Amino acid sequence: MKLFKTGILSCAAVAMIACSAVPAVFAKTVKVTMKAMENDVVIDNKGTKYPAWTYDGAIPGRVVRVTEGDIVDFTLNNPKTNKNSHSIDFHAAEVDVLNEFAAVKPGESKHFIFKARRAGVYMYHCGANPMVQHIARGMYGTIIVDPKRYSKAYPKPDREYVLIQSQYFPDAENYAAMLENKGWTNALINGKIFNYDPVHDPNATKVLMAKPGERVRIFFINANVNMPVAFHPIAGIWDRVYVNGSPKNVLYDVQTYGVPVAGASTFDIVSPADHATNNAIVDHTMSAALRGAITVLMNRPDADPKLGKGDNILLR
Ligand SMILES: [Cu+2]
Repeated sequence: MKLFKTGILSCAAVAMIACSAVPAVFAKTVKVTMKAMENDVVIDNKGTKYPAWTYDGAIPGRVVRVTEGDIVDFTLNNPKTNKNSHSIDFHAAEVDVLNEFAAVKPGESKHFIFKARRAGVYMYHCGANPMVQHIARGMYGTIIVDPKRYSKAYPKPDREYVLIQSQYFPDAENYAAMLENKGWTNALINGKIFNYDPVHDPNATKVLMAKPGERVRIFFINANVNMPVAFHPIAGIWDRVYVNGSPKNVLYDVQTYGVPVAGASTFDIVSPADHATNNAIVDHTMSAALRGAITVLMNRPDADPKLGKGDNILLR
C-alpha cells in the first residue's frame, strides 16, 4: 500500500473529486490493490485446509486503514486462472452499486476511487453471485476509517486489535445450504477456529495481550452470513462501545452488545491496573462461542510490547 501525502499533488491526481471539500493539509490518497484468489487456506490450529476464495490469499483480507476525508484509490485484479467472477463492496464507500461494486470476470480488473467521508469501522466483502458463497468462502475484511483526531470521547488507545468473526461451512460448494443457514459447523475468528484460545484448543499458539490498566480497542466485524453476534468480554465490561466505530456514537459500561450481520463496532476494555487478569472475548451466542468464537486477552505486566501496535493489530 502506498500513501501519497496530501496537498496539490493528490488534488491533481483526483481532479474529478471536488478538492475544495478536502482539507488541503490533511487529505491524502491511499492506493490499494487486491487480487482475487481461489486458493486453499488453513482454517484451524491443526492445519486443516479449506478451498477458500480470498483477497490476496488469506482469510480475512488485509486491514485497509485510512483517515476520515482520505481518497481510496482501489484496484481489484481477477486473474484469468480463476474460475469465478469476483467483486468488492466497501461499506465505507458511498458510490454506485451497479458501477464500482460490479462483478469482475476472470482476466479483468476494476479500478475506482471513493472518499472515506465517515469515521468508523466497516466491512468489505465480495458481492459476486451467489454472494452468500463468496462471503462464506472467505472474501471479506475490514476498512478502518480513523477520525481526524482523538478526543475526550474517543481517546487514543494503548493497543488495538481487529477481530472478524464468520461462519465455517465445510461443504464449500453447497450455497443452497448456506442460504438456509444449514451445515455450518464452526465459528472462525480472523479465519481460524479458536484462533486465539489455547484454553479450548491446545493447538492454539496465539493470544491477544496488553498490560494491566491499558485501554485496549477492539475493532469487531460480523462477517457471518446469517447470524448476529452477542459480543461480550467475559470477566470484564466494555468501558465504551462506539456504534459502527464512530466517535459520535459512544455508549458507556456495556456487558454485551449486538452486532448485526455485516455490521461492525469498536469496543474499548480497560482491565484492573493493579494486578494481572485474563478476559475471554466471546460471541455469547453459545452455538458460536463453543464452536470457535472465543478469544483470550491476557493483561499482564510482561505483555509483548509489539502486540496490538502498528501493523500488528490483526494477528496471523
Ligand atoms: Cu468473490
